[in-house]
Amino acid sequence: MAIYLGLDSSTQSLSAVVIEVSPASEKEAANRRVLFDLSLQLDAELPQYGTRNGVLPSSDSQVAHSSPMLWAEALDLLLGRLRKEGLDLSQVRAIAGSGQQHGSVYLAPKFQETMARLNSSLPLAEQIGGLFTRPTSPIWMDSSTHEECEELNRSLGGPAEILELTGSRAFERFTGPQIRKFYREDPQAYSRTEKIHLVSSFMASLLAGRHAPVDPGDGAGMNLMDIRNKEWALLALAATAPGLKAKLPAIAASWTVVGRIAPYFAARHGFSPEAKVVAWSGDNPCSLVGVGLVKAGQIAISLGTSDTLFGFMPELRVDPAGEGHVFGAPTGHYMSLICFKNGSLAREKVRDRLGLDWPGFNRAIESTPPGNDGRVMLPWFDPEITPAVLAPGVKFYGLDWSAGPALARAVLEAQMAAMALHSRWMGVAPRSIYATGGASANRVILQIMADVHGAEVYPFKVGKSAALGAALRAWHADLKDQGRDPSWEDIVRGFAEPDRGGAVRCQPQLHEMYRRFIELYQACEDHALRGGPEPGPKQAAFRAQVRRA
Ligand code: ADP
Ligand code: XUL
Repeated sequence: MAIYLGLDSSTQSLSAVVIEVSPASEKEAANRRVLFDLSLQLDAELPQYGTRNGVLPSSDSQVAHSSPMLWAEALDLLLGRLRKEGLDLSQVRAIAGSGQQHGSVYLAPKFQETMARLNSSLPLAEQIGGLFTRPTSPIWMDSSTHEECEELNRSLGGPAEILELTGSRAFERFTGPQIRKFYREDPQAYSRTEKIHLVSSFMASLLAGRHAPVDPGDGAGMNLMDIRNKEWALLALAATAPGLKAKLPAIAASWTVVGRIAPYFAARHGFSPEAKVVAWSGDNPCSLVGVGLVKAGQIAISLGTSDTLFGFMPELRVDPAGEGHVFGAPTGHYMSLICFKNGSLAREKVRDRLGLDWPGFNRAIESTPPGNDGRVMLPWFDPEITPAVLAPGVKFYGLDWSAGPALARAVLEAQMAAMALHSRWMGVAPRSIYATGGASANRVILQIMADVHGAEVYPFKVGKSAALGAALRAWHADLKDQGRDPSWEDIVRGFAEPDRGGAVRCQPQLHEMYRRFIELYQACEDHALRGGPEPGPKQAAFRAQVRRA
């Protein structure tokens, strides 16, 4: 049997999923199982970095940074823990990973020399401190680069041109605008930087002890990659910062074997020196594989720190409204995605405000009527990505902070209505939805998802879909490296299977009501963002319709 390790360096945690497969028989679903899964919460396990939900404190609500040293230390800690828990790391044939998307790491020269000289009896974090030209990393929650996005619009001909070129219009959290901001604010540190990595390619570089490539899944989240030929878009690079091409890693297929594991990790954690390090990808592209979306017609919703809705896309199609993204899929195709920043943390804020735990939060939802009597909350605690809201602030229509249990329902109904509304460009009216991420364990949330979207919702037994997807990618890359050409259907079979017994069915009469609720939600968004009419009359009409039904 062969063992593959998938890691997921996400906003709040570092997770591992280990799979065991019979090496010669990728077509047989029988000889395969998840051997192990483990998570390490960053705030709790590495409190010395002072992060809150994985983010460094900032007085500016638009700035969100984390620490690359924290991610590196977490890697060392998690590998040590896997070994302590009894996993024989010498049996691991290949490792791949998943990283929170868009975040960037700025490395000084001599990275490779430093990695080659590490002392395996000392912790990694003690030895790599001098390697960063920017001590903190902007992450996907940062929205402080509006000015840089505007500049890119001006240099590259406008949002539609950037969308056509890179698969997304310029977004504040995307790596290109973030690099431009760094160059403008600290040109000297920028010029001292030898390589700029994504979180994914940084973690792969640590493991391999050499600069790893960026894959087209994560590369598409930079506003720097030509989405059609999956190469650096030179015009976008030139508009971003001088000399950028030399500072970026190569772009390479998601199944690229970067090299053998660095001697430091082999000696310190007991890996075989032959263990292969496979290119890492973004967490959403990895989740696509981890929920088995390797062909068209199905969508998944991930309820993690961010909420995302994504689907496999055989042919490239961009969102004309510029709200959605097209990324590379780790299969070599494309994926569509929309992302919401006010996901789990917004739900937690409402739950905490009500002084409840999750079961109490669920009881609060169940004590209120579906549709909430037309009361709508726009839960923009933090600046929002979809729709674009740079100045945060929760908005209320027909309720306020004293509304008690109705607040719990309001946050969920708004989140699900926003997903249904803003995913229309994808052109998929799903009969079923695969649900993943931390909050997919909550069946009350899944019921609202099913009713709003009018679809059956399937959770997964392995909720860590990004880490599982990474482990499956490691296996796939190892087979490719041996000259085989496994089909993705064969790779995911038996692993990335929805829990059919745990399906949550849509209640058709409620779906009818939610179709009208989505219109009401849209009217509230229009009022809040685009100067649309006050939605009071629409709320009254909604209430009257619900009463009649
Ligand atoms: P990420 O990988 O983005 O760091 P996860 O997918 O692990 O995040 O999800 C973490 C989130 O899951 C937590 O912030 C928490 O709010 C949410 N969560 C966990 N259990 C529940 C539950 N029973 N109900 C609702 N949300 C939950
Ligand atoms: C996707 C995005 C988030 C992060 C979270 O575009 O910004 O989903 O990948 O880790």
